[in-house]
Amino acid sequence: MLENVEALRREIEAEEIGSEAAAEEFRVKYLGRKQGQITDLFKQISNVALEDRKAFGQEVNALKTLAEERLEAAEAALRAPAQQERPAIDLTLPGRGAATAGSVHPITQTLEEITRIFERFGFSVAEGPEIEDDWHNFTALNFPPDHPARDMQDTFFIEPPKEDGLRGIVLRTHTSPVQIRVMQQTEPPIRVIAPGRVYRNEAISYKSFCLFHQVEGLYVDEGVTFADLKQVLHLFAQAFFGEEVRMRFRPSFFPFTEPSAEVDIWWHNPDHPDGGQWLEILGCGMVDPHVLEAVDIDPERYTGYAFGMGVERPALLRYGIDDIRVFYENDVRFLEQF
Ligand code: 2U9
Repeated sequence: MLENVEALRREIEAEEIGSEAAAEEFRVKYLGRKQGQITDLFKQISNVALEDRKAFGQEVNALKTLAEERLEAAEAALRAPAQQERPAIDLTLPGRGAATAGSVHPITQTLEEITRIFERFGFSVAEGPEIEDDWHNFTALNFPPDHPARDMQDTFFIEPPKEDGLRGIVLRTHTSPVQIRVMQQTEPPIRVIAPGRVYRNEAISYKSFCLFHQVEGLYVDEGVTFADLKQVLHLFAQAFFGEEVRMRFRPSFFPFTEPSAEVDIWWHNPDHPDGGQWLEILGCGMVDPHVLEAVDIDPERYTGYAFGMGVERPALLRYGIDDIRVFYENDVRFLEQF
């Protein structure tokens, strides 16, 4: 009997199972319930001498395991031919294109360029909170109690003002409160710029939005004059718009500077009847003595100049854009051009 088992083992080991049909044939031939040869061996166990039955049973069981393993391996190999035939990866092929990279927002690019120009002139950068109290945003800057900027129509209030109208919490309407904080903490000479985001409660249109960006500058020292202001702003305009830039100063009024001026540059435009036009780019002036007093700087000893500009206007000019709102929509088709 044991010789039969041994003969069957050699036969099973020699079987070639190269197709699904061959696998099925193998299964029926050895493991089939009705005529399978291993199944037959199990049935013959009653013919085996009692003392040999245990050893015989173990041999036939091992044979069954062998047959099952061969069948399983053959079927697995038959199931996976596609993987075996797949060509090796060609590592010399070029990539499928890099993942799309982000870009710096055009407003940030413009703001950073303006900032870099003033850093070259010796200004350092100061920052401050976007949520401000009335005192830093208005009172210290010499805004009278009834100034229209203090109105809900023009300013976003976080906390409404009390009866006297002087103590609300606001979204800063300019970056000037940053310089107020610097002056409170530092002795002159002070030479800082304050770039950042500001908020105004304006009707939204192609030319105005509820938030925008500013770069403001402040220089306080003994003997600072309006001539110093004109020079630094001319140097700035040359660096930003080009050596040949034409600029003019027009008298103006701001609560926090006296005297005050607005600055225009000549913008060449062949389509325009005059070949171009004056465009306002910034406001400026000598820091009002009341502002210096508010931060305990002696206006008899020190004078200062200040200027402020919006970032959106120069960015629109630079990139030839005619609607400010595209800067805030975050449309990737717009942004990926920068
Ligand atoms: C302190 C004292 C004075 C900053 C200044 C302007 C003039 C100005 C506008 C330009 C366009 C705001 O973005 S805009 O609408 N700014 O005209 N800003 S002087 O004067 C200061 C600032 C801080 C302590």
